[in-house]
Amino acid sequence: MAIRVAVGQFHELTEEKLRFAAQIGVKGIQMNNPTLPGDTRWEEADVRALVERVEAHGLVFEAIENVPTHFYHKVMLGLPGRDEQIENYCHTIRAVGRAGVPILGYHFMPNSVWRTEKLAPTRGGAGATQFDQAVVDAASHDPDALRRFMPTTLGHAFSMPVHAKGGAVISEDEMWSNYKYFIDAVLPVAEEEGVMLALHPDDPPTPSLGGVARLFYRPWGFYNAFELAKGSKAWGLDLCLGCCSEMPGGRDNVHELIEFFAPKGRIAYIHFRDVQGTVPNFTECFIGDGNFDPAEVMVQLARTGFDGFLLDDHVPKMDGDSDWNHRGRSHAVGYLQGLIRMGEFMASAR
Ligand SMILES: [Mn+2]
Repeated sequence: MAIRVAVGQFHELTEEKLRFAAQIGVKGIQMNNPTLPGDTRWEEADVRALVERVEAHGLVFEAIENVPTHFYHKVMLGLPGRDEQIENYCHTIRAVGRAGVPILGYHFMPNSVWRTEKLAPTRGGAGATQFDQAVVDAASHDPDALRRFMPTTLGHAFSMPVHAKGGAVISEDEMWSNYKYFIDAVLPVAEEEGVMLALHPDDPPTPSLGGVARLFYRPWGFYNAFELAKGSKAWGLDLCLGCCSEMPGGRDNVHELIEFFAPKGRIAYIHFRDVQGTVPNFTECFIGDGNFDPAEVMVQLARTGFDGFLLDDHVPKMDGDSDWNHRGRSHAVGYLQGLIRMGEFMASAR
């Protein structure tokens, strides 16, 4: 399939979202952590109901991104009970695949995404999220203060490991061994079901947060994970250009990772967003205002054979915007559609 845009990053499939997709001219729907029955796993019939609703609107269900973190936090942290969680994760993979969803996105961040500001000013006074390691370091003696940098939706289902400075630490080696244990168990099931498990980078891409090491904070992490997957067709990336751009090196990581993984067919889909600055301090921004040139990236994606979908991921909150940032998302989607159309035109004019 050709490069295309989807809308998503919502938990509830509403009539309004489906109509928004149709009106903005997008065929594909993605959902992040859809609200479904089940405290430990999902069932095929529940996922199928979502797919059928999307298809009834003439749209395509492209992917599900993320199960609830408490479905596999013991797996990520290497805690007792991880085998039971893995068994349930495999059940969910089967449910997703048999319901007709070809991609299940995941991350390997038990501490999830951290931001030190939610509405830092960006272009024209729009609000963007920001991460500043200095702010985290200044609070590093106080686990409760650190928790404020984590999403408010997390932490209810289990006790999140947040260690103050000098507290217990989960090392990168331990996290790699937990990751290997996970993919060794789930990739064969995903392969059987024709589901690609799409790995999202760490956000923010720092070596450790709250005493828990991270793995996917530099390009090397992806190359290592690719090796560990031993050629499994079910291993792929949800390549978040925003996170790659947040890594030291900025835009170079974006181009390097696309160049390596796109020709191998390992990029399931793209989070097409950008930031200004890199760790230890960055702020999200509108597409075109950030570290990389969106046109250069789009040309590279087409040249390297990427054929998945693009998603705006997160966008700045404009004046009068909704919780889901309809205005900010409309800008991003339209920008991407324009780049794609120009690419098609240039290819046919050649
Ligand atoms: Mn992302």
